[in-house]
Amino acid sequence: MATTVPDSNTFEYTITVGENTGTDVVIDVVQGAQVVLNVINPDGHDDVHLHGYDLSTGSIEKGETGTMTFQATKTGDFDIESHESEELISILRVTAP
Ligand SMILES: [Cu+2]
Repeated sequence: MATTVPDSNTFEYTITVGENTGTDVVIDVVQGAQVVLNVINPDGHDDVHLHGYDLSTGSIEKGETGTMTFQATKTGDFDIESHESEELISILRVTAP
């Protein structure tokens, strides 16, 4: 995974639509972690949201990076979806430590 760890409780991950995404792609994080989720769609404009946490990147221009930064307080599987294509991009899985 394309993961960098700025400090022990921060998890940073970059999703590039069509490259490391898919309905079977699960991004695992531990509950309590500070998550920085970067989203790039190289193919077009997008706006990506995370179900359950009610977060959105807002408008992302083609090839630009949108970011959702949050603390993973809730456990479970949460869909990451595109507002543009309405497709499931990947799944965020938050598990108890
Ligand atoms: Cu949705």
